[in-house]
This record gives sequence, structure tokens and C-alpha cells, in this order.
Amino acid sequence: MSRLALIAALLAAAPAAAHYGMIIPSDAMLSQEDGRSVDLTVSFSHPFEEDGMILERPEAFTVTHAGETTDLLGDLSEATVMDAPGFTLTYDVERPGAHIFAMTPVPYWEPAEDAFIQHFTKVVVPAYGDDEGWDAELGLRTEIEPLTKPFGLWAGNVFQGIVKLEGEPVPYAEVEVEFYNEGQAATAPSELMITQTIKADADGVFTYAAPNPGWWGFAALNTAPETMEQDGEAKAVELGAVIWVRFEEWQ
Ligand SMILES: [Cu+2]
Repeated sequence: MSRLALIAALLAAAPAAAHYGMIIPSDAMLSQEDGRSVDLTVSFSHPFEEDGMILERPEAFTVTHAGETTDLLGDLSEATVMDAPGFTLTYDVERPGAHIFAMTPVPYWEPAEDAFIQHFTKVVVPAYGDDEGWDAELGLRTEIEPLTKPFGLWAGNVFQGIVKLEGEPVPYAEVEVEFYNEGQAATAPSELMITQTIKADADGVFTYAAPNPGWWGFAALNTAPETMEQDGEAKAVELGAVIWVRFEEWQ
């Protein structure tokens, strides 16, 4: 094998797993019986393989409820998540309705992709039997606007969302889908199935049916118009819009 062919083969053999900003709540739907608070685990990880990467303290971490956004950045506690630096946060839930937790991380330099990565990540947690506000848009630079309520889904249900960048739908946007494989209970018959890739339609709407209960991450990926500098060179910036959605087991 020539040197070039060898390098090409090595690159092709690199893990297919995708990295995701992750915010995983202790309760997907908080009820009175669950208590008055929710614990969040925040990381930057390969969810199917439970392989953590370093998450720096984010630029922003907020909760939005009834049209009001509250800064929670100071409430993040450093923690080890999937063997890597991440954060945890306990949030006291005082009122019913949907609580949208969102993170804007610091752009992360990824040598393997020769690019910076910034995943705007969110999860929607309803409290006390009230789902009001589940479809609120936060106005993040890039965001998945759910068309399906992003909780209270059965495994097998379809999840639909609109991919938005700077507030506008992105036609044919690429969306990566990955299962948070807690306890490594699931196996993939092919590396190509660790991350599944789908595309949005001409209106930026994508559709996915989860085959299995648990947390599923959707990451819509776009390239920023600007570049950032690394070692004196201009590099591309990948902007990810990530949402975590829980599918429940049919009872
Ligand atoms: Cu990675």
C-alpha cells in the first residue's frame, strides 16, 4: 500500500461517531411525585459510545420558561461526565409548564476535522403536568424548532423539527441522529449506524422515527459564514443545532 493509500485507509477507518453537546435531565417530564427539582448532566460527548470530550465552561447556559430567560451559568458545577470534564446543575422547578434549558458552548477546536465546532444545545422539560411553551423558539444562532412536542413520545413515534440558522429555515440541512447508549446496552451492526444521517426537506423540515426508548440526540450541522483563527490560519466553524428528545417505552 502506498503511503497515501495508507493514510486514506486510516482516515476511512476513523470512528464514525459524532460528537454532541448534551444536556440530559434526571426527569424527562417532572411530576409532583418526582420532587421539586431536576438534575442536569451537561457534556460534550460521543453518546452512542459514552465517550466524553472536554467541555469548557460554556459561553451561556439558560432556562426559558413562560417567555422569560434566566441565566444559570453560575450554577454549573464542574463534574466528570463519561470520563471527561463536564458539568452538573440542580434546578429548582417552582412553576408548571415547559422549561427549555439551553447551552451555548465556547467554539471547540477539533484537529481531526480541521475546524471549530460550536453546538447550540437544548432540552425541553415540562413540569407538573403542564406542557405550555414546548415550542418556544429561543432565538439561538442555530436552533431546531420542534414541530412535534419534544417529550411524551412513544418509541416508534416520529419526531419532526425545522432546522433554523440565523432565524431562517435551512433547506436540505443535514441532521445527524444518535442514541444515548447508557450502559452500552445497544450494539450497532455497522459503524455506519452509530450515527444516522438524514436530510431536511426544501422547507428545512426533518422527520425521524426512533426505534427504541431512551434519549435521542438530533444535531443539524451548518458551516458559519465566518472563519476563526488557529495557529495563524483561517479555519471553518461548524455550527450545530442540537436537541435531545426522550422516547418512552410502550407500556
Ligand atoms: Cu468527537
